[in-house]
Amino acid sequence: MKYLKQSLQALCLLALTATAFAQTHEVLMKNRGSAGPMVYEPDYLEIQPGDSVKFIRKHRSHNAASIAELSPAGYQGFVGKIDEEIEVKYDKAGFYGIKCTPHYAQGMVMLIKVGDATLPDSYRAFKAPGVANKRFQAIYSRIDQQ
Ligand SMILES: [Cu+2]
Repeated sequence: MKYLKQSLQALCLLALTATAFAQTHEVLMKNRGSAGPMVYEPDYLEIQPGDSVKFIRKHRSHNAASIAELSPAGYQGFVGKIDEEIEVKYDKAGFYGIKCTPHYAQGMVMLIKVGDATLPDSYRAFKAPGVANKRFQAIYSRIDQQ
């Protein structure tokens, strides 16, 4: 009985520790930012597996959705509704591209790095529409300079 109680306490402690380390990162959805019109701020995040990203509605008419071509193989993806402050949890290491559906070609995109990962060549080769491609290439350049 004493052993069982100690085991339960250890389990509870373990569960508490796991949640204590998981973080929620906030990303603002904005009509205009320091990088120009239609932006996520920040446009690049490095997080740990188990962390979440919450998309905050700073201005109206934006959403957050995953980009199939810029997601790890087998990733289910998600599509937030317009003006929805969606919170997305990332468990698997890799790079995850995010777009605002109505402003994709206007360059409203961002990238999330989860855990230990190397940027796949397929991401660099992928041509996102309009300004989005330019912004992704700029993000890749910043990653390369790290
Ligand atoms: Cu938008």
